[in-house]
Amino acid sequence: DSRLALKELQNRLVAFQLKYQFAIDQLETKINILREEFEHTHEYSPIEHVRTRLKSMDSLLDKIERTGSPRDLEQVGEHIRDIAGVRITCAFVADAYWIADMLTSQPDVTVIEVKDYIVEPKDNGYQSLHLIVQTPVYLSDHTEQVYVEVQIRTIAMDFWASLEHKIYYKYEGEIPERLRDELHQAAVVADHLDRTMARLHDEVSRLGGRDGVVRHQRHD
Ligand code: 0O2
Repeated sequence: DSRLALKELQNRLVAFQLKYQFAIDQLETKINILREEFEHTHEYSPIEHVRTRLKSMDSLLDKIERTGSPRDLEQVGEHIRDIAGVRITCAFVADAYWIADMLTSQPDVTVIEVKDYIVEPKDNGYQSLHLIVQTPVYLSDHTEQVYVEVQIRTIAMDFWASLEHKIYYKYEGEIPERLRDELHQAAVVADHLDRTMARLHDEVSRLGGRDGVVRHQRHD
């Protein structure tokens, strides 16, 4: 009977994880449609790449412990809203907001929370636009609204965040001050790069040409 109980628990856990995977798949499809449609009409895409992740059982258990979340599966789903994660990388800051608008204006994407770390970077310099959304997952006998954390950032922000993440784990959260200062400085440089690229892009787009692409006349 204890084996039966374990089997039952295993089934519930797999079903729990599956619904988050379905929500990820659904959002990923939405993003790919936006990307392909944009590429078709503009021969350029504001979406550079999309990465998804389902929180592993280990890091979910860590977070349950760290946050003092209730143990009940249903309540875990209410408390921990980044079990499903989608990260979108784009070229320019304006694209990040454009993608967020396109996604959240879809009728089956409900915005629960927005954290704009682009307008207000974290103390360590971290920048990114975070959305917690809910999307319906249509199962055989019922529909569930599932939370997904969507992170949208530029290539420069992503470059910075991946290195910072590695360093953070290497030092188990206690990054030495010198490294922290250098990381902060690097975040300022990344922000400067984003602004410069946006300005150059605007300038070239204003010059005209198809989709802002200036075709140079060759004189040789
Ligand atoms: P992983 O491995 O990427 O999943 P919390 O989710 O409780 O940690 P909060 O305030 O609810 O924090 O969410 P928040 O601030 O929106 O950030 C959650 C996620 O954003 C993190 O998930 C990271 O992916 C990313 N993030 C936030 N702050 C930083 C930062 O300073 N540096 C980097 N590199 N990433 C950051 P996880 O679960 O921590 O990590």
